[in-house]
Amino acid sequence: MTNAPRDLPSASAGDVTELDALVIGAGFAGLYQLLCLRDRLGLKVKALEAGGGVGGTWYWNRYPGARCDSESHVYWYTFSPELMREWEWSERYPGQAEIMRYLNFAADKFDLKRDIQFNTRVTSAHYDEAANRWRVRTEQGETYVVKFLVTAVGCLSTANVPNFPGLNDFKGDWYHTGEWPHEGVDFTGKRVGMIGTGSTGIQAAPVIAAQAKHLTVFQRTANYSVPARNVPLKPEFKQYVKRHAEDIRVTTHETLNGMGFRIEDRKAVETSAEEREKIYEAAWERGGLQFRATFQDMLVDKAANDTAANFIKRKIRTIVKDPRTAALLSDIDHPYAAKRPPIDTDYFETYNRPNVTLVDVKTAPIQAITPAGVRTAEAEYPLDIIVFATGFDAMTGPMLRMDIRGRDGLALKDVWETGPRNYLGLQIAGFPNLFTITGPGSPSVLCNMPVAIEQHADWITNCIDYMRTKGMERIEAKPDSVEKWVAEVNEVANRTLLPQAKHSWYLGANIPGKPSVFMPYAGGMVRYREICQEVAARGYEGFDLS
Ligand code: NA7
Repeated sequence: MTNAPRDLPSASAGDVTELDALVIGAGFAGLYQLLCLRDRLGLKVKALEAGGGVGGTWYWNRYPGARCDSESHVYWYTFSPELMREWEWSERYPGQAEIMRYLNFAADKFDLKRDIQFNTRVTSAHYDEAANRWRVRTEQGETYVVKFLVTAVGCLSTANVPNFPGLNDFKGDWYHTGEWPHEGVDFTGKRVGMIGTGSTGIQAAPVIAAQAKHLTVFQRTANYSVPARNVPLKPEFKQYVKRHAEDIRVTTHETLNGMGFRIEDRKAVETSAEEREKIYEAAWERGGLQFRATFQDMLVDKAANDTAANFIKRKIRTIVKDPRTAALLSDIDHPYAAKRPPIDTDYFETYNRPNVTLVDVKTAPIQAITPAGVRTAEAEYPLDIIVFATGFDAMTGPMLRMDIRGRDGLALKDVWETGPRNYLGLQIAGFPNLFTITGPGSPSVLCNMPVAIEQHADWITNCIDYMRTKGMERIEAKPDSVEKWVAEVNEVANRTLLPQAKHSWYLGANIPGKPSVFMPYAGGMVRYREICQEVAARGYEGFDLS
C-alpha cells in the first residue's frame, strides 16, 4: 500500500498525519476493523475514538441495569479461536461492566490500543478528489489524510434529549442514559423521574426503584417486554461453550438474526390456541429474545403476531396488581417485535412496589421541565433527578453529526436529506473509499451485533486487499446500485410488520423532523451475507473501481 503524499493544500506539516486508512470508533466494530487492516493487510492505520477508552456504546451506556440482550455465548468476537478459549462469560447476558472488561481484554491481547487515539472526536471528513484522499479533522484541530476511511461509529451513539422547555432551569440533576457519569449516580433518598420505556428504561427502572425514595416513570408508548431470566452461568455451560465455540459460531452464521437459536418452522396461525399457549408459556419461562422465534409467521402475519401480542398483554395484566397501571402498560399500539423488543428483569413487577408510579404522557404530554420537576398537561411532578431514557438519533445520527463531504463538496446531510441512501449499507455514491460498518441499509440493529460487525469488517478488508492486488486506488458505489439497494431495503421491510410500529427508531420516528424511512435491512443476515459475497465474487459488482 502506498502512502504517497500529493498536493496537500493548507494545513501545516505538524498538523497532518498521513495514513493508509483511518477507522472512526473503537467499539466492537472499530477494534476489529483496526485489527484487520493493520495485522492482516499490514496497512498504516489508526483508530480515533471520542471516548476515553474502548467500548463504544458500552463505554457510554453505564446506566443502572445496562446489559446486553444477546446471550453471552454469541456476544463476542469469533475471528480468533484462541480468544474464544481464553475468555469466559459469567452470566447468561453480559452486563455493561463485563462487556467493557471483555473489549479491553481483546484490545490488549491484540495490542490494539497503541494505534487508537482516545478522547478524539472527528468533526469533519472531506474527500479530496485530485489526491484521492480523505482529509479528516478532529475537535482538537488535527488533520489526518488517508486513502480509506471506515466509520465504525455505532448505530446508537447520538443521545436524544428531547427539547423540553425549561430543562436548563431544573434545580435537580439530570442524565441521559447514553451519557451516564462514570462515577455512577446515587439515587438513595431521591425522587427520581424517568422518561422513556424503551429497552433502556425497561432495564433501568427496576434497578433505580430499588434504590430511590420514589420513581415516577413517564410513559408515552407502552411497550412489550419478555423476561430475560438472566442467571450466572453454570460451570457445565461454560465448558459446553468452550467445547462448542466453533459450532456456535457456525450457527450464528446460519440464523436470520445472527443469534444462537433458530426460528421455528411452524406457523402460529396453523397451531391450535391451546398448543400455542403452551409454546408461549414455555418461551416466557425460558426468557429472552428467543420468544420471537417461537413461530415463523410472527413478524410477517398480523394475525400470527396478535397471538403473541395478546399473550404478553395478558401476562402484563396478571403481573401488575393495580388495574389502572396494568391497563396503561398493556395498552400497546404496535405489533410485537415491530419495535425493538425489550427483555427485562422484573420490569412489570416493579410497578407493584409502593415507591413506583406510572404516568401516562401520551394523553397528557410533558409540557415543560420546571425548576422543581416535570410538568405534564395534567400535573407537575416534583423531582430531584430526571433520567432521560429517551433513546438515540439512531443509525444516521452518528454519521450526520460529522461534516462528511464527498466528491465536489457534496454533503452527506444533503444526500441523506430524505433518508439514508447507500449500496449494501457499505458505501455511498459520491463518497469514494468511505466504508460504513453496520450503518443503515445493512442488517445491523436487526442482527446480533458482533456477527454483523465481523461480516462487515471482513468484507471491507477483503475489498481493500482485492484493490491492492489489482493495483486499484478507488472504489465507489454506482448511483444505480444505490437506487436498487434502497428499493430492496424498503421492499424487504414492507414484507414484514416492522414498518407498522410508527414510533419506532428503526423508522427515525423518534426524532422530530427526521425523515420516516425504514433504515436497517430486514432481509436477514444470511441473505445479506450471500448478497455481499456474490457482489465481491463478481469483482465488486455495482461499484466503480479504478
Ligand atoms: P428507545 O427504544 O428509542 O426508547 C426511547 C423511549 O423514550 C421511548 O419510550 C420513547 O417513547 C420515549 N421518548 C422519547 N422522546 C420522548 C418524549 N419527548 N416524551 C416522552 N417520551 C419520549 O431508546 P432506548 O435507549 O430504550 O433503546 C435504544 C436501543 O438500545 C434499544 O432498542 C436496543 O437496541 C439498545 P415513544 O416510544 O417514542 O413514544
